[in-house]
Amino acid sequence: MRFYGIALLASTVVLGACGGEKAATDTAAANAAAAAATTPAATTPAATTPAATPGATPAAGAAAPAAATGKTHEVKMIGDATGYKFVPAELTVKQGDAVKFIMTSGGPHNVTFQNVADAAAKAQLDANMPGAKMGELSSPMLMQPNESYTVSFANVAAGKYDFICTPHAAMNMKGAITVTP
Ligand SMILES: [Cu+2]
Repeated sequence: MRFYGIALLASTVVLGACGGEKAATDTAAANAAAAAATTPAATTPAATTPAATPGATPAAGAAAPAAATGKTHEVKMIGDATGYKFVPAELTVKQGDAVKFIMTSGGPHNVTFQNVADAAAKAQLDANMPGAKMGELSSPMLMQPNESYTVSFANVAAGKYDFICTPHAAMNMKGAITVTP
């Protein structure tokens, strides 16, 4: 009888522990779900961007996003008493580098690449532009100071890529990125 009593006590403890653990797990799951629900959509694309797959051949007309592997260059987007401009407006990067556009003043600004003649380069560049875009090769609008938008030039063919800020195209807000091998 004594043995039976201990066994019963032990199983009660196990059940108790089990119940407590389940409650804790449920709470954690609920918190995670709540956090996921309130996470801004803008932060998810970067986290889920697949890594570069060198050697992979994308289907015709399609390209997989390729993550940058090199240096990140910064370009400020400015609108003030001196005018509307990208600073620097012209820069040279290596294939595999990234360019981070930073909303500095006078927004909203965006970056829209234009006149990309090479179809493969155009598809890759578009694939490397994350988020809820305004259209093909056209980034979302950056509204607040220090908001930024990073474009990877991994797998993007060498060449010169012209870009404008769509809202300020008439104010000559434009630039060019030259990609070297
Ligand atoms: Cu602008």
